[in-house]
Amino acid sequence: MGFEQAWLTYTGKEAYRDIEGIRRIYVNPEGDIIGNAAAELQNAIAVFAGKKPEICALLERKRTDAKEEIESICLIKKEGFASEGYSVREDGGSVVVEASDENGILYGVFALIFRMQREESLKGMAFAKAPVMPLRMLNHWDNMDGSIERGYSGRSFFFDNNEILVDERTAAYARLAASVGINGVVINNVNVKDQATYMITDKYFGKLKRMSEIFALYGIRFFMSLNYAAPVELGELQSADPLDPEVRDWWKDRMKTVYEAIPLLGGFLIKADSEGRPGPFTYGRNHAEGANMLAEAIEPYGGIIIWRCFVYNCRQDWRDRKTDRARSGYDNFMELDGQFCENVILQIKNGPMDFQVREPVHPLFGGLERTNQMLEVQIAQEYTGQQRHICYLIPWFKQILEFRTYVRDTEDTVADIVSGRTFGQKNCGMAAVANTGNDENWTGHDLAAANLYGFGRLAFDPSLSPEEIAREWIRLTYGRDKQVEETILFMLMESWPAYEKYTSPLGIGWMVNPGVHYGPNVDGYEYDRWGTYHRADHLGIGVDRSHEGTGYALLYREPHASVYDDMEKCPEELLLFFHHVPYTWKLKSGKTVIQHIYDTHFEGAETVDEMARRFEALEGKLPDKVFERVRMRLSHQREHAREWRDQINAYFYRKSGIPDEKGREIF
Ligand code: GCV
Repeated sequence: MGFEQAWLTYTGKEAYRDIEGIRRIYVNPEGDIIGNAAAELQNAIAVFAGKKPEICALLERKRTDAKEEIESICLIKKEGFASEGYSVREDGGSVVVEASDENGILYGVFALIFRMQREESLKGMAFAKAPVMPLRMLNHWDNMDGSIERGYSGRSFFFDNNEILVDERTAAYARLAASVGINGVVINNVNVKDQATYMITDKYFGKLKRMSEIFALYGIRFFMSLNYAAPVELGELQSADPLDPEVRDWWKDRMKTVYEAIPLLGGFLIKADSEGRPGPFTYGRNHAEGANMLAEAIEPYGGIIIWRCFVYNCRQDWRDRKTDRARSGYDNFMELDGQFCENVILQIKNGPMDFQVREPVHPLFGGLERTNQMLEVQIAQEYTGQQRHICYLIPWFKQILEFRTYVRDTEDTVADIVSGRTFGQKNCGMAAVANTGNDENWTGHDLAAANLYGFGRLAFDPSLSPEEIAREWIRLTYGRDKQVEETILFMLMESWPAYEKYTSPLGIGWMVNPGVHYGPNVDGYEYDRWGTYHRADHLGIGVDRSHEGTGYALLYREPHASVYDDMEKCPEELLLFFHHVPYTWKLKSGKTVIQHIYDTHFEGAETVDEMARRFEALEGKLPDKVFERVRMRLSHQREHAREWRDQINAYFYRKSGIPDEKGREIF
């Protein structure tokens, strides 16, 4: 399938004075990534100005007097900059991009191109940046048969039919990812089964090596997910016990072979003892023992093990009110703090459940003090409308990053921890479960590309506001028409609040159709084994996670623990997550919980109507194909939002018997 260039289209732009005179791009030294950066710049200027500048070695540059006109761009690697950081400044007719490593040059070049695209003046230009998170990763849940677990934009462009795909899309993907500062990619699903187990055998090394080399040209480290039981499943050993010397030697030998074949491999991502995946528990060992065995095996090659904390009992009895899935990550990992090797990172989902539209921040952030940590978010919209609904998630991620952990002092946030500021860690950062597939526009919904773009930008610079990021993306993708910008901005910025309003209320989550996780089904997970309950009866709703209930609220540092524990003080958007409350409970707005449920559900669906109404006015201002794709999805979203509204409202009206004060139609 063909593909578009998303925000890197570089078409339809008028040339402007500042770039018209650029004739040369000088590089020093020559290098693969710098070469790619220079080619990117050359290509962009050729489109913007209609003239292709030449790429030359810096040595060829003749110093002339300071010029009024910008004549050249210099890409120079030199000491003195932060890792992957860069500076861009105009100096006597030349724009100079400097950095201490090639990634920095590449990021500086993209930043410069983005400014050119916005027709910013190059004269006197001066800015510098360095990424805040050391690791900025995308995790793909692609399977070797070409399907994507929780994929909503076509099939995989990494795999098909148990083969690895390396083609023009590989480079196009790397270019897109690098343009927003992504520096690590895991290409396969964390649920490693069947053929994917063989990715660490010579069956696939050739293609994997080629892919890793293409990624490297864009400064991206290549990672794979690993099957913990590989020694057994590949038929070579009887056990995968991490303390068994035979198993440890097996992994050492295996990693030697893997790294000889794929020297650019960054390491592995591992889901162990979770949702049926094998892990150290089978052998009575803990996660530190499991992770460290692998970490030691790849340590000689500079590799890292990213170990997920998404571990819980997925065979819970719904009658059991003591076991709490929300506690499990904390309970499993907190006691191991300080026991992991330096090249192990714990990857922690943003919340304790599973990427719901609203959850509290995971209590391991603020709990762990002596362990490398990564934040995992999901831009694949598994529970947030599956890229058929618009749901711009950057405002949500920003809130998570700004959450105060109180771990060292009152100012410490999640962003401080995962950027390495709090504990001086280097192996840390942020990962997103990717939302791409082989659809022409990469993300199914055209507007879902704002999440891909936004994730990279936010991980690079968490001080950016979600609105700034949205505006950047809109301008780069659709040009500078004010009506287009304001309309799409409205749609993006309203989308997450609207989605939250018309789906499950006040932080309780779920209420989706089991398995597919799409569409309303209030009791879908209520009598199931997944630990995901709302406990609604005729009097009230919510899970008691206070000290009288599961005690989850007390896993946080103060003052959070006391606030979450107290029904009067608990932030209302999380009220039902932490407490079982009567429908008649009065919120700060003066509304009862039941009235809040009715009102928000009507409001959320109305917002979608308004988005669709405003979007119609963009006909003729966006490419026809894009307009039609978005229009079709919006029409589905409108209907689906109403379905959500009506099912949720009907359910709670029937349970509680309390009518809507405003007398609207509830079925
Ligand atoms: C990759 C949720 C999803 C699963 C996913 C899992 C995980 O449970 O529904 O599809 O598996 O999270 O994050 O490992």
